[in-house]
Amino acid sequence: MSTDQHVLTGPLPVLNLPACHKEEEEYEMVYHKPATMVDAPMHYCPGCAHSLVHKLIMEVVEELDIQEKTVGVAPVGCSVFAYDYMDIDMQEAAHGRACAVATGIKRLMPEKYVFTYQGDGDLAAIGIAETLHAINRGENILIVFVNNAVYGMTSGQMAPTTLPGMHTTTSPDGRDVSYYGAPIKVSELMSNLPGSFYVTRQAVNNPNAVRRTKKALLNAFKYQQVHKGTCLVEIIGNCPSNWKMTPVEASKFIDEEMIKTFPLGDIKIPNAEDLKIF
Ligand SMILES: Cc1ncc(C[n+]2csc(CCOP(=O)(O)OP(=O)(O)O)c2C)c(N)n1
Ligand code: SF4
Ligand SMILES: [Mg+2]
Repeated sequence: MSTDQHVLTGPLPVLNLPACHKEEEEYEMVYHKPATMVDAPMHYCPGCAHSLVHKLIMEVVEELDIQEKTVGVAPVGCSVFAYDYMDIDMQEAAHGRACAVATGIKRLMPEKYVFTYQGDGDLAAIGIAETLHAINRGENILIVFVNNAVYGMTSGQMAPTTLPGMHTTTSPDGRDVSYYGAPIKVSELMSNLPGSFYVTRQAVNNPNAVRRTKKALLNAFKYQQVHKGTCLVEIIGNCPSNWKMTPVEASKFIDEEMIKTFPLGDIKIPNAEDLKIF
């Protein structure tokens, strides 16, 4: 078929379609980008968890109407520019030190809702000591921990959370547990500290998982009003680029492989007595 067969030369045909035009006010708003987000294009790879997690946090901040009262601490890692997208007060921390910085902010301004946003290289490797001590002290902060099992930003090196047998740039033959140790289950570990108040592991690889993560984040933000300790929301994050997968394959990999090591669900929940104020 020659291309000029597609060229319409005369007047456009009038199609007899059913009327579907509605005045703008007749539509019910079912989705909008939270007003707490900056209208800037994101730098994340297609299918990356970080963009979704950013949006969920900002939806919660909008719904709780705490934009002016929220302070985030950005990590080093792919989400180092989180402050470019979240329209709240944010402080950058050196790699791994987010919990120490958040401790200072919350102690100086206890009325603020303070959260850290950290990857697994940031939190579970270089920052494991700061994280553990902050939780052990029961700092009244929320830790949002995006575990994608690799050092994403620096091109996919093995992290403390890399799965057994998983191929990374520094474990090209697969993680050998007898040599490198087993993946650290941060949430289970931290839930044993008396300073932890609410610990949960969620994901964002399908719509139901996204809804559950949003609920977990909403609860964790609200729990700062209780002053009973640290909340840790771990989110298994897709990293299609370093996993060398398509976004769809990466989502399946979470369901089929990641959750064997990192099962989803609540690990420590507050007791009803502590939540009486709600
Ligand atoms: C003190 C220090 N050590 C090492 C680095 C290099 N570095 C930058 S990002 C990163 C790892 C990031 O991985 P992760 O925290 O899992 O975040 P992701 O990119 O996977 O979201 C490292 C080691 C650094 N910036 N500063
Ligand atoms: S490298 Fe991985 S973590 Fe980093 S932006 Fe891309 S998909 Fe996300
Ligand atoms: Mg990572």
